Amino acid sequence: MNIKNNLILALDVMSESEAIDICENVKDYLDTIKIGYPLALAEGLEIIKTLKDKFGFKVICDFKVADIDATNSKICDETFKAGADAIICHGFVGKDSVQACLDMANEHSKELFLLTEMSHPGAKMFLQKNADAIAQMGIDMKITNFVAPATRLDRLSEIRNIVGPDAFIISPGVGKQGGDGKKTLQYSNAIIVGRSIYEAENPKLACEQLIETLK
Ligand code: OMP
Repeated sequence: MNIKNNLILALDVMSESEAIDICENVKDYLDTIKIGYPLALAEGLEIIKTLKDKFGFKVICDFKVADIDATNSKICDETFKAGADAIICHGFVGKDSVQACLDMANEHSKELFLLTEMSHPGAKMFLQKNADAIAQMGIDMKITNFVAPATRLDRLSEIRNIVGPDAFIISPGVGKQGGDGKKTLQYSNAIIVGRSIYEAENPKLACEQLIETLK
């Protein structure tokens, strides 16, 4: 996936009007947005097409899919039918569950991102212990896109080592969660940033300034 300015906006706002307002402000600086449960539950999956049609964005759906294979298939199918270009799934559920997501992404000629280790403190409790194995599983399954944390550069670097230089990694945790964008991009292909853009008094300026710090 080619991502303008290596920056993905996490659009976790709670209404279509807020979403459109933010997108109007930042549309010159980025071309890829990530929509998760907050906006999709508030406005329905139609929000994907609305934002794609209005701004021409690529949309990654962050539904952190984590169910049995049959259910994962249905979740991914509906999400791709709604227009998503990519979906994020969890890896801890194991190979059969992830394979169902990958098969559905391939059927729609869309992309799958495999979440390895998460960015928040709680990820150290359970997920971190298995994150390397999750990343290796992804490579064994020929998955090419991964999510790994901007908040722990040592872990991000280790995950990069496991998935190799050709894998595509996107990293959340820059800004509000404490991660540094420029350092993250030493290991990642793009950063995911939410609150420090959409909660800023001037999201356009916040975006512009953030991009400056990445150079
Ligand atoms: P901010 O912390 O507001 O910049 O937002 C980060 C975004 O990335 C949110 O949409 C989170 O749900 C998401 N995210 C994480 O913060 N940590 C993760 O480990 C994984 C994700 C994700 O899958 O996108």
